[in-house]
Amino acid sequence: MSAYTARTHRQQPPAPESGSGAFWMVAALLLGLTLAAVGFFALMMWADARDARDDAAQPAAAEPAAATHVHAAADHNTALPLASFAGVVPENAAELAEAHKAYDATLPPIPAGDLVKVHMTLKDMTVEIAPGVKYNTWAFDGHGAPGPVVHVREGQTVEMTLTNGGSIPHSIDFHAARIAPNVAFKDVSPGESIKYRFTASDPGVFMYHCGTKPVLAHIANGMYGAIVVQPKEALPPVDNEYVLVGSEWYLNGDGIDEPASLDMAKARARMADWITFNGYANQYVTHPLTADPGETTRFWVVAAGPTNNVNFHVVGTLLDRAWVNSDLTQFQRNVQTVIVPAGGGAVFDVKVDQEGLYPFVSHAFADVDLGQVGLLKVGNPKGTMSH
Ligand SMILES: [Cu+2]
Repeated sequence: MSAYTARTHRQQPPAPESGSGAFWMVAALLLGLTLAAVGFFALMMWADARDARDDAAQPAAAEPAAATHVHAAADHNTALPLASFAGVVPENAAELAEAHKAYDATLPPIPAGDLVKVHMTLKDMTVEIAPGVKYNTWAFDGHGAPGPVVHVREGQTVEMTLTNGGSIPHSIDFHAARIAPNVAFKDVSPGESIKYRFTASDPGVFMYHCGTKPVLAHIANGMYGAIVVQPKEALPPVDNEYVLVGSEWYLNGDGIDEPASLDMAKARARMADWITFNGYANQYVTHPLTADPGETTRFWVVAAGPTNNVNFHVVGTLLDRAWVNSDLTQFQRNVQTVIVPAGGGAVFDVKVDQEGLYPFVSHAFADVDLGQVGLLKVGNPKGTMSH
C-alpha cells in the first residue's frame, strides 16, 4: 500500500543540456516560431479589440450573458480550470504521518441516566487532513473533522446545545432525531447558542451535520460527525468497536505552505483531492486499529460525504454481519462489500482468526488512492502491507 508516493509538490524541471549545438539550433527555431505566433496573436487581439469597441457602441443586447459573468466573478472560491492537488504532500510526509495523532476511532461509553447533555462549540480552525496538508475548517467542538462521537442508548433523551464560536451562522442536524427541523436545526448566529432535546428512539449509526446553506460548503468544511444509538435489546457482544466517518475534501491549494480552503467549484464537480476515514488520509495505515486473533470487531460506519458513498470492504475476510442502512432489526451474513450512502450509516461485524494486516477500504478504488483506507492489525504480524 503506497500511501504517499503519488507526487510531492516541488518537482524540479529537467536541466537543459548546455553546450550542445543541437540544443541551440532547436532553441533558435523555437524562438522564431514563438515570434511568429506572438505576431499572429497580436493581430487577432487588435481585431478583437476593434470588435469589442463596436459592440460597446451597440445597445445592451447581451445583458443576461454579462450578468452570468458577474455572478461567476463574485464566487471568489472558484478557480478555473479546476486544479487537482490529489496526493500532493511534502517530502517528509512519512515522518509527518508517523507524528500525526490519529483520531481515536474507539466507540466511547454511553453516559448514564435518562438525559444525555451534549454541548458543542463551533470553531473556525486549521487542521491537518493529510501529512503536511493543512485546511481551514469550520469544526464542531474544536475537534476538527469529524466532530465528537455521540453515543447513547435507545430511549435516552439527548439535550443538544450548540454554541457558535465561528464567524458565520451555523446549525446542527441530527439524522437520529424526529423533530421539526425549522425549529431545532435553525441557524445560530456567531456568539449565540441553541438548545433542543430529542429522544433517541431509533437505534443505528447516524450522521449529524451543519444544515446551513449552502450545505455542500458546510459539510465539505468539516461540519459532520456520528451518533450511535444502541438498541434496547443488545446486539451480539463483540470485542472491539470502532467508529469510521467517511468524507472527502476539496482544496483550493495544496495546503502545504499555507492552509487550503474550500474550492466550491470542485465540490460541485465532485473532484475531491483527499478522501478520508475520520478526517485524515491513510491515518489508520500508519496507526492501525487493532484486534486479537479470534476476536470480533464491530465497525460503525457513516458516510458524511458531502457527496461520496463509502463502499465498505475488508480485504482478506468477509463482513460476517452487515446491518445495511443501519437497520438494526436484521443483518445480512457473509457479504463482501456494502454501500454506505452519503448521509447514511451501516454496522459491520468482522471476526478474524488469522493474524495479519487486514485493510478496510472504500472499494471504489479512486477513494483508496485519495486516502480512504486503513488497517485492522490482528495480533502482531511481521512485515507491512503491500496490497
Ligand atoms: Cu455550518
